[in-house]
Amino acid sequence: MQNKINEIKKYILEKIKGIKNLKECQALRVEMFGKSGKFTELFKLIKDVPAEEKGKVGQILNTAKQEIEGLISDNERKMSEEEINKEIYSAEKIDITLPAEKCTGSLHPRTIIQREIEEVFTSMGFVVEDGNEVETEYNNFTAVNVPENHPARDMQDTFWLDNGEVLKTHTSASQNRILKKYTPPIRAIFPGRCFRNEDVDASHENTFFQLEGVIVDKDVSVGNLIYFMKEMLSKIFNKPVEVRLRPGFFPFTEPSFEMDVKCPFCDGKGCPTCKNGGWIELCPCGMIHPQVLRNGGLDPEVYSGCAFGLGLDRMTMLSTNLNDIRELNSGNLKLLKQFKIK
Ligand code: FA5
Repeated sequence: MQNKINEIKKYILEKIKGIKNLKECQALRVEMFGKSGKFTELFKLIKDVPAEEKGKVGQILNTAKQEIEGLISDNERKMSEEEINKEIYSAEKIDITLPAEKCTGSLHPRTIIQREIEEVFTSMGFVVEDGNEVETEYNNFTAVNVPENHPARDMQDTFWLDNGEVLKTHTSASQNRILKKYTPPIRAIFPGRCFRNEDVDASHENTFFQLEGVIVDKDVSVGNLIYFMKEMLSKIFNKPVEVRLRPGFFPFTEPSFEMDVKCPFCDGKGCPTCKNGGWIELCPCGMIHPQVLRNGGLDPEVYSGCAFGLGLDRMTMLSTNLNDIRELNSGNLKLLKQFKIK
C-alpha cells in the first residue's frame, strides 16, 4: 500500500510541474479523487486488508490523501491568482500606438457663466482682475471697514490660518488692492473663490465663487450701478430684464442694497425658479463707503463709487436650473458635462 501511495505522490509531483492552467489542475483533482480516481481506487482496496490492519492502513491513506489534496489545492490557488492577474493586466493594457481618443471634456458650468459675464463687462470697458485666495486680515476686513468686533471675523465664520491670515471670505477683500492699483476712472470686475466656515446645504457651500465689481469716478451714482447690472443681465438672459433695489447693510457700502431681478423665466408671474415670488434675489451692492475709498488712497470728496458682489454659484444655478449648489463641486461628470459653451 505504502509503495502505491509513494508512486501516486511521485506521479502528482511530476504532473504538477507541467500544469499550465487552473483547468489542468482541476482535471488532476478529478484524476485523483473522482469516482474512479487513482486515490479513490486505493481506498477501495481497504476491504481486502485484514481486519486488524484496516485502522492503520486507513490512517496512512487519510494522511496521504490530505497531503496530496494540499499539493493540488496550493497549485490551484497559484494558477487562479495567475489567471486573475493576467485578466487584469490585459484589461488595463494600453496600446500606445492607437490613435488618441477624441477629447470629450467640457468647461464647468460655473466657468461658462463666469466667462460670459466677463465678456459682457469687458465689452463695457471693465478690466478683469484676479484676487488672492489667502488674504491678510487687513484686506479681508479692515480695509473694507469691517469693525474689529464684527461677527464675520469670528472663527465660526472665517477660516483663520496660523499666521493670522485668512482664506478670503469675500471678493471684497481685493477692493483695496484694486483701488490702489488704478487711478479713477476705475471699472473692474474680480471673480474669485471664497471660503466660509459654515454648514453646507442646498444653497450654501463652504467654498464658493463670487464675482465682484467696482466703478469709481467723479459723480458715480446708484443709477450707474443699475445700468451696468441691467446690461449684464439682459445679455446673459438674452432679453431685457428689470431689477429692483431693497435696503441692505454692509460696512463697506453706504447706502447698501440687495438687488433683485424680475424672474426672467416667468416675467414676474411666478414659477418654481422664483418660488412664485416673481423676483429673484440676485446680489448685494451699494455705494462704496467713504472710508473704503480713503483706505484705497482716494479722496471721497472728489470720487465716489459703487460695488456689487454677485454669487457666481447661485447665478450658475439660476441659468442651468440646478437646485443644489453641492452639485457644482461634486465632480459628477454625468451632470456637469451636460452644459456646453453656448
Ligand atoms: C458679500 O460677500 C459682500 N462682500 C458683497 C458685496 C460686495 C456687497 C460689494 C456690497 C458691495 P454676501 O455675504 O451676501 O455679501 O455674499 C454675496 C453673495 O455671495 C450672496 O448673494 C451669495 O450669492 C453668495 N454667497 C454667500 N455665501 C455663500 C455660500 N456660503 N455659498 C454660496 N454662495 C454664497
